[in-house]
Amino acid sequence: MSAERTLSIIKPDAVAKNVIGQIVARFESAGLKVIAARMMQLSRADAERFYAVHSARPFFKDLVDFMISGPVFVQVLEGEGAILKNRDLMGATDPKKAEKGTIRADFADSIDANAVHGSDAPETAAVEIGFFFPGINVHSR
Ligand code: IDP
Repeated sequence: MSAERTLSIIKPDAVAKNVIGQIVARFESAGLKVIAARMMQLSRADAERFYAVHSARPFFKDLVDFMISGPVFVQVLEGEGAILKNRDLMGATDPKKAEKGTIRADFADSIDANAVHGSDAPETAAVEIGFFFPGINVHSR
């Protein structure tokens, strides 16, 4: 498997809990490298655009409200099979269903406030990296 890049967001609940470092340490321990990062407050328009794929879902407004409720920590992670590796580290969307030892099992409170976002496929990773880091290559070299 070749080196890959993926987008990770540490969501407002985890930032508020002061566990950015603990979450990043899990990425690093799994062999993923942080190659870009920014702390930012999303605007409503940013959050609606980022989650546009979910705009018809009943939870869309709650999701957007939550994502703009405080600062987020956005990173590009690079490594072998980074997209899947990050999804494995994150655990299931609903922390109650997430495997023990995953980020969501350990740090998330609910399906709404679930600590992290991670790209789910190469196509979405490319779009999401471009969304937050327009200056960097979406693919590793
Ligand atoms: P993912 O973050 O695990 O990839 P997605 O299905 O892409 O999950 O959903 C995006 C985000 O929308 C989730 O992380 C979660 O915060 C929120 N979400 C998904 N499904 C529900 C739901 O049924 N109720 C409330 N929020 C949800």
